[in-house]
Amino acid sequence: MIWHILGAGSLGCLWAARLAAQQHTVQLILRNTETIAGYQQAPGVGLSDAQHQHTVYYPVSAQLADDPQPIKHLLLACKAYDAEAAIAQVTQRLNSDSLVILLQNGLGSQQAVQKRLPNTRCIAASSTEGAYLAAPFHSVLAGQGQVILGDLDTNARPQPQQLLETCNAAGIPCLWSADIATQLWRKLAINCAINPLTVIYNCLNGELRNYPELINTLCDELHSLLCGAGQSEAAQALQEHVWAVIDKTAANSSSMRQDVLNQRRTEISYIIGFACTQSRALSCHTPTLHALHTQLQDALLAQGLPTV
Ligand code: NAD
Ligand code: KPL
Repeated sequence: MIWHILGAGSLGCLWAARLAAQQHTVQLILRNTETIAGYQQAPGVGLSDAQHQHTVYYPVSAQLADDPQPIKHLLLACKAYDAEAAIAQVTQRLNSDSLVILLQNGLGSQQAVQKRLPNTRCIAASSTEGAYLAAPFHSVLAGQGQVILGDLDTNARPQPQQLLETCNAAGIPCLWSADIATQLWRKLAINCAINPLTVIYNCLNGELRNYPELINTLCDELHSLLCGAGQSEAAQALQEHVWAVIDKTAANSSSMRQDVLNQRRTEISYIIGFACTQSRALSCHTPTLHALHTQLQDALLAQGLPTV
C-alpha cells in the first residue's frame, strides 16, 4: 500500500515506522522545505521500544503538501486544533477512492474534516497507544494499546478488510467498530472527567481518588449530556468506566497535564470545550462541567497557555 502521513509527530512517526517496516511505501507530508531539510539530516523515521532497548530507523521519504502525487491512504496524525487547516492543504490530492484515517483526540475536529471532504471516506480512530518523540521523527512506543477504527459517516459501507489486515500485519493493533461515535463519545466523557482535574490539581490520574464526590457529580452530568446527545450506549456505566480508567492509569500523567507541563497548547476545545458547547446547544443542566471548563481555562491562563 502507499501511505501518506500528515503530522509527523509521536503517533505519525509510530505508524510510519511500522508501515515502512512491512515494506509499504510511506511518504511524510512536512510543513515546509526547512522541515524537509531538517528531516533529511535525520537517519529516517526512528522507532524505539519503551525501554529504549531496540531502535530501528526506516528510510521514509518526505514531501510537501502541494506535491502533485494523488493520495490513496492518508493518516492525519496532527493535533485536533491543526486538523482542519492541515487537511485543507491536501484536499485537492484526495478523491472518491481515497481513504483518510483521523487520529485526533476528542470530538469536533473529525466532523470538521469530514465536512471538507464530502466525497472521501473518513475513518475516525480512537487510539489508546501511547507514544512520545525522543527526538524529531523518532517515536517511542511508551504504552501498548488498541486502535478502534470506524466510519464517521453513518451510511454503512463494507468493513475495509485490506486496511485492517495491513495495519494488524504491521503491528498496529486495529479493531473495527460499526459505531465509532459511541467509542469517541465514551472516551470524550472519560477525558472530560479526568484530564481537566489533573491539570487543575496538578496531579497524577490516581490522585483523583481523593475527589470521589466531584468525579461522581461530573459523571452524572456527562451521563445526562451523552443521553441528550443520543449517545446512551456511550453513557452506560460511565461512572464505573471512569473509576476503572483512574485505577488502571493511576501512575500516569494525563495527556492534557503532560501538555501543560511541557508548555504545549492543549486540546481543551475538543474535549471539555466540545462537551460544554454540546451541553449548551442541548440545554442540558451541567453546572459542574461548565465550572470545570472555566477553572481549566484559568489554570491554562496562569501558565501562559491558550484557553481554546
Ligand atoms: P504531535 O504533536 O506529536 O504531532 C503532531 C504533528 O503534526 C507535529 O509534528 C506537527 O508539526 C504536525 N502538523 C500539524 N499541522 C501540520 C501541517 N499543516 N502540516 C504538516 N505537519 C503538521 O501529536 P501526537 O502526540 O502524535 O498526537 C496526534 C493526535 O493523537 C492528538 O490529537 C493526540 O491527542 C492524539 N493521541 C496521541 C497519543 C500519544 O500517545 N501521542 C495517544 C492517543 C491519542
Ligand atoms: O486518555 C487519557 C489521557 O490522558 O488523555 C486517559 C489517561 C485515559 C485519561 O485521562
